[in-house]
Amino acid sequence: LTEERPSVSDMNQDAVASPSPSVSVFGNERRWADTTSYNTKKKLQAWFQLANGDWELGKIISTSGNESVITSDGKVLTVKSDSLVPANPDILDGVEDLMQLSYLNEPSVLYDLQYRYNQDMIYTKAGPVLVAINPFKKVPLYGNDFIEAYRNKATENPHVYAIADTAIREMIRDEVNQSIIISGESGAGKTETAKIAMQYLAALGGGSGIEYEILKTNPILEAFGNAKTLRNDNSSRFGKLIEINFSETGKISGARIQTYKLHLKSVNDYKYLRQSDCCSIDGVDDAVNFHIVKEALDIVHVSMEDQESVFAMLSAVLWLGNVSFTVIDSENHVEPVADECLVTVAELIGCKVEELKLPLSTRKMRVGNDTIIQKLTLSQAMDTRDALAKSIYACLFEWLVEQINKSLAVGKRRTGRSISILDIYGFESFERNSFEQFCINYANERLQQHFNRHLFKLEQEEYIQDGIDWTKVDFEDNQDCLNLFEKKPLGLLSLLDEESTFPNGTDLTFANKLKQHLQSNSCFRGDRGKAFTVSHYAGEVTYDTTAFLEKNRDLLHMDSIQLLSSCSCHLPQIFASNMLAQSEKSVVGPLHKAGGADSQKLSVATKFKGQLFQLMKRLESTTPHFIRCIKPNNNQSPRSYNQGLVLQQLRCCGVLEVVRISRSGFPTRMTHQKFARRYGFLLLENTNSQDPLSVSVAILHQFGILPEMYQVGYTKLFFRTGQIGMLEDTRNRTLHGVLRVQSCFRGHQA
Ligand code: AD9
Ligand code: MG
Repeated sequence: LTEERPSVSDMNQDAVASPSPSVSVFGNERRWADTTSYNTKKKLQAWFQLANGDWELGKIISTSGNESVITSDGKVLTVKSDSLVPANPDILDGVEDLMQLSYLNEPSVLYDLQYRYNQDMIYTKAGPVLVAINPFKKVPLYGNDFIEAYRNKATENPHVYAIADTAIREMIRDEVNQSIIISGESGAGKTETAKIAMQYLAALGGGSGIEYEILKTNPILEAFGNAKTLRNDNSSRFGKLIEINFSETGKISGARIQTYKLHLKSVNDYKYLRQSDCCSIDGVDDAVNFHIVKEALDIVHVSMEDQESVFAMLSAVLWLGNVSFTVIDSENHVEPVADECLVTVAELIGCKVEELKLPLSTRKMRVGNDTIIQKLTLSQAMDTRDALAKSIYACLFEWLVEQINKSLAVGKRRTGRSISILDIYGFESFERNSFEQFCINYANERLQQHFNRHLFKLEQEEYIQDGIDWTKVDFEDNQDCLNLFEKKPLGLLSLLDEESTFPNGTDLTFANKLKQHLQSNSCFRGDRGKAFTVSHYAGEVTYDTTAFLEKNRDLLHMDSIQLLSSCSCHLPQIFASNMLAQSEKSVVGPLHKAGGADSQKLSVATKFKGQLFQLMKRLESTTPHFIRCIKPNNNQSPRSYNQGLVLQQLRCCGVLEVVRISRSGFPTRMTHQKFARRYGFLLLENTNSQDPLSVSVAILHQFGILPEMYQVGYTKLFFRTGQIGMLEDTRNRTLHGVLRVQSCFRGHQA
């Protein structure tokens, strides 16, 4: 008898995923429930945690009570046995799919990713998801040779190209639209990944020339929509969905871009540029980039006049930021100073200085049937000025996207199919979390539901195909958390909108209202003072309600919109009519303070929810492919892998969750043949039949595996977590016993 060592590809096909009965699913528990049976086995490798939280590999020498002696890196240490986590055999080092790991725990996942990352293999699969670790340097993985290799299926290494390739093939085969959903935190590499996917689609679907136009949209959108932040030199300040249309023959026929600008950043990010104290970035040449943008604008057919107007609007926004005010009375009412700044803004947008002064210093209010004019205080005036600048910039960006879409438009009749690429912020959890994180995490909660449903569907298809009863499979659902946000009238969003409209509403009254109404939802917890905690799928996040109400109110007044509509330049006019169109749609919006002229403007959170629903509607009609980007360190530096940081992102982007979900049904599958071959020799009584199914069933009976722990399909056996581990243990013990007997026997003969 020879021990049959499973090869990696064996493991892959038959997914001997459940290692031992001591393993509990990780994710929420993140730990092993019981490791005794494991720890008693000497000389096995195990992970132990250092004081700084990092995991290190050790070898167990002995175990007594709850203490184990291990060696690691030449040192001998004593550690608590129940803190040890099993490590995988060396044969599984650097597997390309985390599902191939025999022991699926956090340190093993971290190690696998790091092992690959150190060799520039930045892509790894986690079941259906592609994990991409930002290399922060050029890696030799892209370009025509690689594209050809993936097109010809000459390589199976995980890659964005492989995802894009699958999307194209499935689009053609199933005649279903596809989407590639890319998420991750700021600086993790989403936008770069989206561009890499576009590159592949352009190469395979190119020919008509439109692919060059599509690729050129990137520099334009980045020039106007990105900014340097602390986390990323080239941070996207908008979410983006680009839909690439294909003809029946698989050639690109056009494209459409939808942006999700969230109005989340304060205008200071774009305006008072001098306040940022940063006018240059190493390795970035503004002049060269400006040239690239101008060229790209030409390619997507923005006329010279329009280009000039675009830069005039940019200039207006910057000048507006420098407009200052003087106090004119004892009540702190103000008027803008009629200096060079004000004059230039008026000239750039095409109005008289007096016309511009008015909305910057007063506000029309409707009281009953009368209209009164209220003077603005200094802080109100500054808010109004900033809101105007911010709106002009946002409208400019939207207008550019519209121009690009016109240029990329597919003919009026849409034929063929599409692949959409979504580049959107991932889940965020910081020390202090505010309204921005609240919105982002809500969106991610929705995307996670989409993801869960998709996984469930995939699983279900496999069960049905193999004729097993899938109604017994429970899947994790995050509906409770979504209800917490969306329920009317007592959900987070409704209560926020309600409180934002109350003249006396404050962040504290808002927090108290949440505590009063939402305690019954298990995903909610009221905290001390102005804080509350939500149990998201990716973990708990505590939100500080400070400035929630202010950020939720749209500060742009009707007076400002009216000013823009009366300007002589054509862009401000277009902007104003777009803004009006938006506020007309908002009949269900919250009432504003004192029922002003802009009483029906939508709150920021409600607009956000509306956009999110539209996005989900579009995604739901597609077959999704998921890419999760991971940032290995916070310094944007190559070759540095911070375990804690990576782990936190793996939890947040649901990679660990995927593994957990995949293991919550019947995660271990083995064909009848394989099962019979692997365990058949353990049968005490000879079965008369050689039929693999009969042999399999006999094994199941002999070992008393409970009926709810497995399902017999047409071709495969499906097991709950932990079941195969038990059989493997018995198999190994038997094999070792036999081997010992054999060697004894040989010894005697000699
Ligand atoms: V943000 O949420 O928009 O702030 P992203 O989009 O996740 O963020 P981005 O794609 O802009 O991050 O990547 C940040 C930087 O990482 C890039 O400017 C590159 O310098 C670097 N990067 C990311 N992916 C790759 C890659 N595949 N190869 C090389 C990369 N460098
Ligand atoms: Mg980005």
